[in-house]
Amino acid sequence: MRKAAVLVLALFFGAIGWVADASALTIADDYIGADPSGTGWDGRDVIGAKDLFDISRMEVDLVGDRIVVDIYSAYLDNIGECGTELGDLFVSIDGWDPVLSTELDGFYSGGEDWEFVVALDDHRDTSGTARLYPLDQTVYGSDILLSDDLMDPRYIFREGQEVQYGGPADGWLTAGDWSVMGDFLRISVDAMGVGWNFSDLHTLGLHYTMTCGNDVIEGAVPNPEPGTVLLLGAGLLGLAGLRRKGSRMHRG
Ligand SMILES: [Ca+2]
Ligand SMILES: [Ca+2]
Ligand SMILES: [Ca+2]
Repeated sequence: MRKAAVLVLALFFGAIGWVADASALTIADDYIGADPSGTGWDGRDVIGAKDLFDISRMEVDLVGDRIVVDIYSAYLDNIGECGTELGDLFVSIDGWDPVLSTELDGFYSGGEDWEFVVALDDHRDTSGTARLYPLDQTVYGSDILLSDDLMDPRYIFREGQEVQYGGPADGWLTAGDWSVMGDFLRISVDAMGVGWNFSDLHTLGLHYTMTCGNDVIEGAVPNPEPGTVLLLGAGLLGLAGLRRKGSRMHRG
């Protein structure tokens, strides 16, 4: 019986580990965002040159206790351009459900509320420490820096975009790291012990942009591919079978 229990545990953790590693979940950049500060840019994915600011996709994965988010963007070759900086990663834990269509969406116009933010320790460097902070929902927005707060008004940029954490530096919950790795920015932070189910990736909504908001990526983390769900389902059915067999053996 003890051997069977060990086998069941090994199969369970093996299956979970395999599923997590095999399936990074992709948020495509089909999000736009409201309020370009110059005329002629409404409804466009990128303000300014695409090879300076384009963000193409975000990949999300759970590796051990860490949530790992890779953001693919041309901006990573152009950090500091026109006085811009890297942004922080905003996290919603109750999904992603903005009121308006994505061309009209922004901080002031019916966007998703963010419950957490993963902040980089230096927004002009290429690697460093990332820290997870809660955002105070009772005074929502007081600890969020918008593009308008950070951009020189002489430039054309996307107004009203959440770009960086601006709250107290000492209130962080867990830490990790961040790094520019060629064509993507990897932000990785410990997802455990923060009082909510960070590991349930598809309940999350994410938002990322550089300080000008010239391209914003935002959306819900999608459900795993049907193939993965089937495999996970098959694994759990197998597990249930073993459990039943185990109880019969115990009773006999
Ligand atoms: Ca884009
Ligand atoms: Ca939310
Ligand atoms: Ca976009």
